[in-house]
Amino acid sequence: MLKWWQETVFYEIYMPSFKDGNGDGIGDFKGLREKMPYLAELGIGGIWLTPFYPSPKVDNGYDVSDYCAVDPDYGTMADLEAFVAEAHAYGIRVIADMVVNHVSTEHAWFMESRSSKANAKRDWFVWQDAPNNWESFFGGSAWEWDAGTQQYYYHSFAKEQVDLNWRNEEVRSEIWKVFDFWLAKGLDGFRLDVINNLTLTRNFPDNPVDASGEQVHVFDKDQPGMTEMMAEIGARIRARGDYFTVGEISSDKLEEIEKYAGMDGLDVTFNFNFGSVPSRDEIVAELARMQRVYVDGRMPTLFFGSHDMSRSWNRLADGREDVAQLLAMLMLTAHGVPFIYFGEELGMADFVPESLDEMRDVQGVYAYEQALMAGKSEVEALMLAQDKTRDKARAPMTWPEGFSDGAASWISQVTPDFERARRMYRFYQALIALRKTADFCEPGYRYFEADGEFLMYIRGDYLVCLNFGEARTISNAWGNVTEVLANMALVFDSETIVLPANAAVIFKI
Ligand code: TEU
Ligand code: CA
Repeated sequence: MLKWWQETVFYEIYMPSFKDGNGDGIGDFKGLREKMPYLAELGIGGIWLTPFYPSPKVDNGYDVSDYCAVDPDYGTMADLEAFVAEAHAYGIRVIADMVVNHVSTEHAWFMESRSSKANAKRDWFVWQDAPNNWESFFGGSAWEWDAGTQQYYYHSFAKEQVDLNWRNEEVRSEIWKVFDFWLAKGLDGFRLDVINNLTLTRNFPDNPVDASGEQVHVFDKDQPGMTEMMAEIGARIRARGDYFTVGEISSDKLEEIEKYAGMDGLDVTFNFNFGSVPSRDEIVAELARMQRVYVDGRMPTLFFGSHDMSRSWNRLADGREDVAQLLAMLMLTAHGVPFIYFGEELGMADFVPESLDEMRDVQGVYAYEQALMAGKSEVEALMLAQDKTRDKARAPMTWPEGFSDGAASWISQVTPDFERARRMYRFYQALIALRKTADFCEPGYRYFEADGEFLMYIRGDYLVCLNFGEARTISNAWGNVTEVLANMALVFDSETIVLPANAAVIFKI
């Protein structure tokens, strides 16, 4: 018996950018509800919402100032509840982003903690008299001086995102309450933000530095006790019911990612080894590695985009529709839990801010400031920031009727191509419909071949051929096959199948 999430195609919604419902230029629950028919027609079965909790939005909601409320930009608690009920009526489940590694410096817990060394919540965060060499994942020191109490606090991301001390039992029991609060609201599970970064020890050895002078994050993640902590989190949530957990492990190394996925930990973890590769040259080899590692019913995740990386249209598909469809076919037919990033099903392209003014992402702005401090020119600094900024994937959804019916959107839009969007959408729709059939949900592959830049596998009664390389002709070992879906016109008979470069095809065998 498969679990519901093993048969679900998920869809990531970046809250401020999906659909504005009240004309202030920021996406919200009202807009989201208007678009439920669109999502239902696409065929997805699960939505991952990025953080919607009250937040000063230094990192767009990943700096939470109240875990058990809804940010007014997105609506009210009643709006959230109405949205979840409506999603359920469409047969779509909803998982929430849980950012429990850190809170906003404006969270009441931290305001208390920093009020004095004697405060009861002092130990809820990580305070030290002297910093070590740890760098924040956004760059710069991970320690910030607090003049009021004359100590440094630890922040693995922006200085406005302060890390919780997970060694503290009171902290853990508060977080368990937060999980319970949202499950009681009817949510179907969680996406756990940077969950292997939790601070579990009181040892702070300096991180090593590699040959190029870059810090290697060794001691500030995967700390001793992490496997047990992940098991505890997974077990607590499972004990409440049939919920789903997907962990964001801050690593792109398969060994570090897969060890937390499975019944003794979280259900699945994000496979950045596959999803965030810089070019499509590595995709075939990564899928082959995952095929060997995920056995005994464990599943990897399949995605090519998120709010943290350049859109796959630019990064992997070179702006080509046939390649974008090749990627879509892989993501929606291979063994794993697929996550579509909103807009990908329309072939949306990156937005590249042309000035600092247009830049919204804290990571891009940090990169700019640090480049200037290192003596770079403004032009050089802008180029570095354009490389780092995650704004690329955060432009608002290009709806035919517009994103907002009022004010300009919170971040610039990209030029839409509605013809392309229609073709891409239909292709995704066809793939998702197929993915729902038993053939594509069964664990593993009936046959699997990864030959350099070519992939061929059988799922149920379907043969999938994905050509990431030059044209090739393969012999047809299955004889009388029927073409079900392809991204280009193909020539084949009962003896050979001709596959041009970038060809993607599903045959019924
Ligand atoms: O991302 C964690 C993470 O690993 C990325 O921030 C990564 O360091 C960066 O994208 C490299 O380019 C999660 C969220 O997805 C991200 O949006 C948050 O900014 C971050 O955690 C902090 O909460
Ligand atoms: Ca709005």
